[in-house]
Amino acid sequence: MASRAAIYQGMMWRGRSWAVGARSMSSWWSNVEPAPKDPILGVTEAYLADPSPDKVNVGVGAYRDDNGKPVVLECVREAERTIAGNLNMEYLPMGGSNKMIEESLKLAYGEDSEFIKDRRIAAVQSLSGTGACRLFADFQKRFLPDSQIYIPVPTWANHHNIWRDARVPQQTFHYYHPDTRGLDFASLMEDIKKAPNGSFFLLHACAHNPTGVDPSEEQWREISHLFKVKNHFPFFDMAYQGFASGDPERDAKAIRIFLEDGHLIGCAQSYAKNMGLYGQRVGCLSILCEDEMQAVAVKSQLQQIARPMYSNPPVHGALIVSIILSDPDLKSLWLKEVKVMADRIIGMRKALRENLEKLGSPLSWEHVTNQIGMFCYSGMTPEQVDRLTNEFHIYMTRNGRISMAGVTTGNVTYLANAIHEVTKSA
Ligand code: PLA
Repeated sequence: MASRAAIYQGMMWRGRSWAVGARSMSSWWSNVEPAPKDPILGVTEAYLADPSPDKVNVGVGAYRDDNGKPVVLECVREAERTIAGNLNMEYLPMGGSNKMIEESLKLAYGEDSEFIKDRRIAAVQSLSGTGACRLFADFQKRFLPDSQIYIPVPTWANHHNIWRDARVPQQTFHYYHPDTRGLDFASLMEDIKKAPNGSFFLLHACAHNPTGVDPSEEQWREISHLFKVKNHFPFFDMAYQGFASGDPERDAKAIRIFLEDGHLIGCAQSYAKNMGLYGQRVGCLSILCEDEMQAVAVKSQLQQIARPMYSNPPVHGALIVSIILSDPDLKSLWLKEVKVMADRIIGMRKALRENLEKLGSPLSWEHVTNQIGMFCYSGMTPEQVDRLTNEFHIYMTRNGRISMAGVTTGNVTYLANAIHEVTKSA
């Protein structure tokens, strides 16, 4: 039998923790290693920690005006004034704001969509685009536990985390060709063909992240046709509606093509970028069903997934969105403001390319202006990106993606010079 002294010894304060028997309280989490830094949001952290006055952040896709300042849209300020005059902090229903959902569906499926009229779409408000993808992934796992998801190469890094955490096995399909810096359409079609009938595919509805390469309308039609033959399920992540062409209606074209062809689709929408509501976390997940009864059932299950995770979504951003989209004047102001953002980015693409060409770069920078949306997939190697960061205080993801939304008249020359410096001998 252990002596009193020995027992007491075992309970003594050892270092910084009370130890009882073999396990000290500090051992509960002793197996926890620090998580690797997020490849995108980790860039912002590093940028913020850099004291250099020259530093440039072209990492995360967050829109800046030409002075490098974050933007609150005028239509959002207007909506805020309405909200301030009528404050309401009540809970939303589990599925979120019905008004916000209704307006979101019109944006994605079309103002006069028969599917909206026939109430065939199950939709819930989500924690922005990320939350919409995650809810869908959880729903997929719950009701089709043996299914997989096909994800393009490359894609937004978080897609892999989302379906991994939902425990849905992932497959990949070809998308981008590094040599042409464009779409690898032949391999993409081949992969769609090779996938077992009835597979889930993740598609970027527009402004593909990180490549800035979208299929043409004709290619979307061919993809949709092949999906029909193969009976695949298209899940559209639409995080940049309006940022590809400057017009949200045009940017929904891929979705509309699939709808015309009679597909049942899923769709994740986000207002982070196109309304500048990043931190408000407002978005929508929708699933087009066979009929209204199915839609009611699917929606109730989506709500049941949300309930134990966060109960119901936040109210403020949903109010902003529904006020803007349901008021014709505010909506047209919003459309103008989206176009201004998209056009500024297009202008910066031109400026970046011109600057690189003026410097006599031996490389082709045509893709800078060919690619669309928020990002330029530059083709720079991780080592070249490291040099940009270490020598020039330019922060971007190591896959060579430049957030064009962070490029301004003030920093474009500096950026071009630095890029030229690290790429000229390649
Ligand atoms: N889907 C895609 C394709 C995205 O690029 C992003 C955001 C989201 C969904 C999610 O956005 P949300 O949850 O804020 O609505 N991508 C950013 C930010 C802009 C990020 O990584 O979180 C990016 O820099 O890639």
